[in-house]
Amino acid sequence: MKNIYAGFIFLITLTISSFAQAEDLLIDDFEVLLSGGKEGTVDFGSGNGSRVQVVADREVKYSGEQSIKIIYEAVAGGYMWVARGFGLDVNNSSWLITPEKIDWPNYYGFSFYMYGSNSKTKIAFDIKDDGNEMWRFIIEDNFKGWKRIICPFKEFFARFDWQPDNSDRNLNLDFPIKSFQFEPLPEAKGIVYFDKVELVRK
Ligand SMILES: [Ca+2]
Ligand SMILES: [Ca+2]
Repeated sequence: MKNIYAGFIFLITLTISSFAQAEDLLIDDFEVLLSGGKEGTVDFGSGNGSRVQVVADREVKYSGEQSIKIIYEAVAGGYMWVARGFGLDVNNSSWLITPEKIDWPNYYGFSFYMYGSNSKTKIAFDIKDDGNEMWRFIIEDNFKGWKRIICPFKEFFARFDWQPDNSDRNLNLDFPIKSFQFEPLPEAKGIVYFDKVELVRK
């Protein structure tokens, strides 16, 4: 009887774990030491008068021990980026899984948690495709506290204001996606936090 019971529990555990495998895929929780520079973990910077600072925050967090906190001042004509992933200008910005190991057809978009302050700032969430083409999804900070933001692949558009020199510019979202980046858009000044970036299962 005891053996049957144990077997039953084992079966339930198996069922639960196979369900778990069909869930969303965590690709970044910002749990590493967050730093810039060549040996850093975050590729961030700004130009044309805009300014950005990036630090870890252990108080305002959604999951794990910390979130990524972005302190920004985006001026007219300026730009900034805060990127994580592969093929960037820093050496240690990797996600928790490499893009080639992800079964992309199983997912329909990215999601992340954003801590808003109802500042009305528009924030771009960009992804770089396999041909180095930059695709954009725009969110507005029109809520307070943590909120899950879902960005379906089909709602991204190819950036028309800027593309990397080595971009294929074929207007096709080519997988695997290699990196993502956040950019508070001008004109705006404030603080925003992000945490728990996932791929959303179809
Ligand atoms: Ca975290
Ligand atoms: Ca492309």
